[in-house]
Amino acid sequence: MALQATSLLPSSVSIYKDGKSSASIKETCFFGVSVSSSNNLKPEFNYSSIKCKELRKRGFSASIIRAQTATTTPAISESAPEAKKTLRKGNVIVTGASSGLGLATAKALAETGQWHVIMACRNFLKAEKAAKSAGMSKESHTVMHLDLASLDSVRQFVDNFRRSGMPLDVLVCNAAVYLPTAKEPTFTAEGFELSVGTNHLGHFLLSRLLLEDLKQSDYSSKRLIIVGSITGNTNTLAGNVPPKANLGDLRGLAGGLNGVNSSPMIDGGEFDGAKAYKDSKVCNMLTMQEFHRRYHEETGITFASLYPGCIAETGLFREHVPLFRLLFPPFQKYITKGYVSEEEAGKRLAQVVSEPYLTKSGVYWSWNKNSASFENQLSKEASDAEKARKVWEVSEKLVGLA
Ligand code: NDP
Ligand code: PMR
Repeated sequence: MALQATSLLPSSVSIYKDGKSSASIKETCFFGVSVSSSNNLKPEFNYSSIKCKELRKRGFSASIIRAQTATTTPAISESAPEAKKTLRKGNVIVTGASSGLGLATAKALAETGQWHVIMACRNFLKAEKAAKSAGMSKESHTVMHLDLASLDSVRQFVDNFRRSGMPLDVLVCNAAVYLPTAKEPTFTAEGFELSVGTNHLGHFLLSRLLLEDLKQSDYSSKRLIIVGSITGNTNTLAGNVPPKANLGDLRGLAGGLNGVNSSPMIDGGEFDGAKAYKDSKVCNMLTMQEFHRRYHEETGITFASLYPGCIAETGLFREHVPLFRLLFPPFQKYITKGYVSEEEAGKRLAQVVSEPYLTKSGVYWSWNKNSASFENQLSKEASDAEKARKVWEVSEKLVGLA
């Protein structure tokens, strides 16, 4: 196995952990990026958007509508009156639920029978097929179009969602693109570099707009979850594989990441697709903390981020060279031991959505080898409160909220 490890490792990589050099490897090969509640209580009625809209028009409040549409089994409602309280399904929006982690999470939540999953996806047909082949029942989900690389699409999605009449209880910002082999930057509809534009700015606008909907929900535990990653955290071995995340003084972000009169990179540097992804994950983790600082006390909403483990076989690596895609899973399984299956990762994110023991806000969750969750530490940059505030302020200008 040691032999395999060396053959997979890059060559001019100095890896640091907690500021100390823990490994030094010479000469780059393809692995260096430069290679080129109560379970018996299930509502029998699934939220009907039309009915809700109708009732709202007639002046009924959401709680009245809920009281009228959710029912328990006769046995429970007759013998345990207090059990009547939590009767409706939760509604959760999961972005990028057409594959990988998002799909596995949607499936895990749908299977509990306690969640209705709104799959917010850019490819409607792909999402429908994915839900079907994952065995998700028709009643368990709704696919709605969302292209995070277009702010118009984000706004349209929010309008469509509101028109559906469904309350929003949890939002999961999961979708992402990773473009490690791109030589030149590509851009979103508004002209932002694609990785940061999609992974951070699209989600930033979405979550800012949907915060209002979360506030209005009467659900017992309202949450906004933004998926982060170890590779954005330079206090880890994985986060020290070059190119490292670094937002610098945000000059590129402030300039609009357009690659014309500003750099396409947040820190103002030369384009690097792998770095842009890692930077976008730092923005995701900072955004979660800024949401927490601004809104947790006032709203009671739980804001959290997580690293679900290395899900080495997902579509995230579709743009990587084929050799990487072949060797990355065994490398993570047998060498770093950071590998986790899509199914297991989906269960982890589903826990963060729904488990009562994961309600703490402002937290970045991770899981240990026994698959037990713990509150992890973010890197210095990914927990920098001043940077979080600046990223928030610059981002709200870019997406047209300020
Ligand atoms: P996938 O590529 O399988 O999933 C990404 C999803 O995002 C896909 O459904 C994709 O849609 C969607 N998406 C991409 N661009 C857009 C867009 N413009 N608008 C709407 N949806 C879009 O990758 P993963 O499941 O691995 O990634 C999910 C999350 O997990 C990401 O946030 C990633 O950063 C994070 N993560 C992944 C790790 C891993 O090891 N894989 C480790 C740590 C974190 P489509 O199906 O149409 O392509
Ligand atoms: Mg990494 C404990 C060690 C560890 C873990 C958990 C990961 C996760 N990685 C680790 C170590 C290493 N990786 C080492 C030592 C190397 C050098 C050989 C290495 C390389 C590497 C590459 C080239 N790793 C990568 C890449 C990618 O292209 C992936 C990436 O950075 O995507 C942004 C990746 C990842 N390693 C991880 C995880 C979770 C990823 C993927 C995605 C992500 O962070 O979202």
